[in-house]
Amino acid sequence: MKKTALITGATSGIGRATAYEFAKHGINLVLCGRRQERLEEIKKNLSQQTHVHILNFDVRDKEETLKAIASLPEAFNTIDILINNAGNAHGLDPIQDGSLEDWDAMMDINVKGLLYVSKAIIPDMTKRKSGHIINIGSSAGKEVYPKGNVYCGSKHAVLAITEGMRIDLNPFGIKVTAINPGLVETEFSQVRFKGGQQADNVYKGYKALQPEDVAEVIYFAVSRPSHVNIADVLMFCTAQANSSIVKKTD
Ligand code: NDP
Ligand code: 8X3
Repeated sequence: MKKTALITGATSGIGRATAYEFAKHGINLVLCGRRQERLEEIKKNLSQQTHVHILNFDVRDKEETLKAIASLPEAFNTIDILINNAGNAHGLDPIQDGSLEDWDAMMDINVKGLLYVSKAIIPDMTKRKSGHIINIGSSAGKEVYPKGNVYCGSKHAVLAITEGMRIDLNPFGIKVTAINPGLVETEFSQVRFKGGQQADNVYKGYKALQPEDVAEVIYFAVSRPSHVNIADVLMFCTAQANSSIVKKTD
């Protein structure tokens, strides 16, 4: 029986690459994001490989999130795999200069949005006593770096919530995994720095992880036998030693 995965943040970066990776393996897809044209384009590209349903909602909006997921047609409403991926950094400022809007965005999307989506999916998993939740954390969830304050806080929260989920969902046989990448070349820095040269420079002078590298690890985690749970992965590109040290050639 084919599995169905719901991926948040499927319009770009790690989420989009995961959709393509899962489609190669015939996993049915519910793809979520706010950019409708991108959702439609990805659906068109993947529909020859698997069944795809798209859902357009903002994870910051509790009602909209619950309503969108409740609207899934029968063919897509049994979610075997949840990839909580939607998220971003907003700004990179010392705490005394950070903006309230940036802080709200990070806590609302990365933490509360993940909880809203999980709330919509978990009850059916506990009823069925099966499922796999993968939360995309970050190396920033394990180690704080200068000016990372609130983004790092949001990702530390994601890791703590992931560990809590693993404990609470253990009696139901539900797997819970944290995938924590370091620098990945996506639209992440365009969002963090609101476009511009600073964003372009982030991935210069070394080879960062590509979204496909992370997607392969996600697929590895979901394709283990039923008695194996990959609990926690920290992955870097070779040039990166920790949150602050990256070996650049120029
Ligand atoms: P991208 O900016 O490329 O993708 C972010 C995705 O999140 C987009 O699909 C976007 O879709 C979605 N998203 C953002 N805000 C919302 C919202 N309010 N409601 C619904 N969807 C939203 O970044 P990445 O692929 O890099 O990031 C994916 C995850 O990986 C994030 O959680 C990030 O923190 C994490 N991560 C990234 C790393 C990196 O270096 N790039 C490293 C470690 C972790 P849309 O705009 O269409 O809504
Ligand atoms: C994204 C990677 O190093 O910008 O989580 O925090 S980093």
